[in-house]
Amino acid sequence: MSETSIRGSSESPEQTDYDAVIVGAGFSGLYELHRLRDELGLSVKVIEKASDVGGTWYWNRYPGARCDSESHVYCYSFNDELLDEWDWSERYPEQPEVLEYLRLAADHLDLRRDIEFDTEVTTAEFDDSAGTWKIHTDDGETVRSQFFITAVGCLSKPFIPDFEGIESFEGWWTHTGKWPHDPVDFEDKQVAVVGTGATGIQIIPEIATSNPAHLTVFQRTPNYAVPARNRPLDEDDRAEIRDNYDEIFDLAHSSGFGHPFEAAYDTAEGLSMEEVEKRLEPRWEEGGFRFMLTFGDLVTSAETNEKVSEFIRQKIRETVDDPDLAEKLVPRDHYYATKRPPLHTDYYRTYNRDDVSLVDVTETPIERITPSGIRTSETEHEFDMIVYATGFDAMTGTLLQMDIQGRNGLTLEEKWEDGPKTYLGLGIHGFPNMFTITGPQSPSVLTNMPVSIEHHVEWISDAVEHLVRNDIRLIEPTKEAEESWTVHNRQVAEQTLYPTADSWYMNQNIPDKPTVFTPYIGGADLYHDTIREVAEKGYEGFELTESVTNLGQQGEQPRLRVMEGD
Ligand code: NA7
Repeated sequence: MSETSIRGSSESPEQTDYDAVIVGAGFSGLYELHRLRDELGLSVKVIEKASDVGGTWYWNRYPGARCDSESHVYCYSFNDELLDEWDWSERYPEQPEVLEYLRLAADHLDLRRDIEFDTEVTTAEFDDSAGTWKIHTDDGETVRSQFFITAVGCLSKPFIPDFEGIESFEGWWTHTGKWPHDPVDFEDKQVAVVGTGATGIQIIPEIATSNPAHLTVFQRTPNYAVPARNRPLDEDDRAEIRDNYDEIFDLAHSSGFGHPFEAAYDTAEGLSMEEVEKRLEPRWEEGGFRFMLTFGDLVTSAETNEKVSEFIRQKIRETVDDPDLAEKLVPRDHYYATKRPPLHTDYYRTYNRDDVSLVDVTETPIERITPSGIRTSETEHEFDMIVYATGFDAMTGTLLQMDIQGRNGLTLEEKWEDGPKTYLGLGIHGFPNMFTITGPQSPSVLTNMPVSIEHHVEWISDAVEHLVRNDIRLIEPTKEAEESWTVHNRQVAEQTLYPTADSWYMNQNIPDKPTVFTPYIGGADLYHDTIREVAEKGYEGFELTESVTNLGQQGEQPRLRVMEGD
């Protein structure tokens, strides 16, 4: 394994070569580095914008940031030592704990030495003649690599609406995804939170209990939030989890959503509301995402969904003391789970506090941000602090930001003008030797992410190994395979209720983005069977090329090799 460095290597093309460059050091980039470097013996460089590992969990450090997947499955399953070494303290892990876990994983696997922190990819271009990728970074360096692998997460480009006057605000303000590392003090402050998605729903109760002078929430769309029922885990819980790890992971890895839950097949169609409540109540008490799996046709049957939605609406009305306020918090404009369904801890009860109020911006829109606060069509609200919990340019935003250029200079932006087009969410026609871990058109955000990440990393690593062992230089999806996967994605989404909602799943939270369903909703279980079969059939739908036209003009040779004895 060669030990070349990204720094100062631009004078010598040989020294700038890596077998693979990975962008991102979160869950996916760390595991991909381990697989390619430690199991295949390849030379690998990870480029990471942040100053440490963690990805999403490095950036999203706002109060209350917590994973909605249960901790015992929000981790790697591939390494028994890591599983043995690590103990989760709560049912759902809080951000500092996930970050600590990923730091431990990076140290345990000795990954840091191949990660370039504080470095951002500015352009990645495929060199047609050499058949390699040239990756440019903001420190002025260029790295050449055989494979270019994006591990950038699905929600990593923060989005703040283009409110007029936003920069004029003289108080403190931030987006939740760019939260400062130092503690933020809300005590005696007039605080605004804009946005009531999964993030807003987590941070609002935390700020409310941090003794602000007053908290004002600006809501555009009320959400259906289900109780998390978080609790500390004790030794008995942990022993039970450890005793059943194999079973838990088998179930998670073969399920439709990457969670260790049995599939649901029941329908609420034809059931009385009384019967529906009887089925939902235990799941509501249990808390968590399993609530969504009470009925198997939740996202395909309008009748089932409406009954489940009505159940949640009733719970909101029972919790919020002021009936008028409760009605503002009750969602009516979309079906439950067609926008990312949040879990909550004390979210609705927070509105019973005297020091918390709600502004419905559909009634009184935000007109502009002023030096002292937020002006709506009704009045000017004065604030010391504004928190934008306004989401992300999801799924494609970070990939497009990197200025990726494929064959003949085709940019990803041009390619995806009408929405993402991929084959299996793993590769893109026109972009050879590029892989997208949990890319658009793969199940990703509709699943427990570490499970989907492990599937993708393992598939990509196997593909790379196949190429290396067989002296194949390039892998690239065919146009036909890509078109057919893109059509399939759309057709599957159209069989569900998802396209009826304005959501970031549909790209609709970002102005001017094409409206298209971006993750794959065909089920993670079927998806994993599909990608496995594709590999077993010799990478069906991909074109594999043994030589590169004009290869050699730049004196480069592939330096890939598989570890001896592997
Ligand atoms: P989301 O789910 O995109 O939520 C963003 C929130 O911000 C949502 O309530 C939006 O209302 C609101 N928003 C966006 N633009 C505006 C404007 N212009 N005015 C008022 N309100 C606005 O992002 P999150 O960070 O909560 O969650 C993202 C994912 O991260 C989450 O699903 C987890 O997977 C982790 P809208 O609903 O669009 O009307």
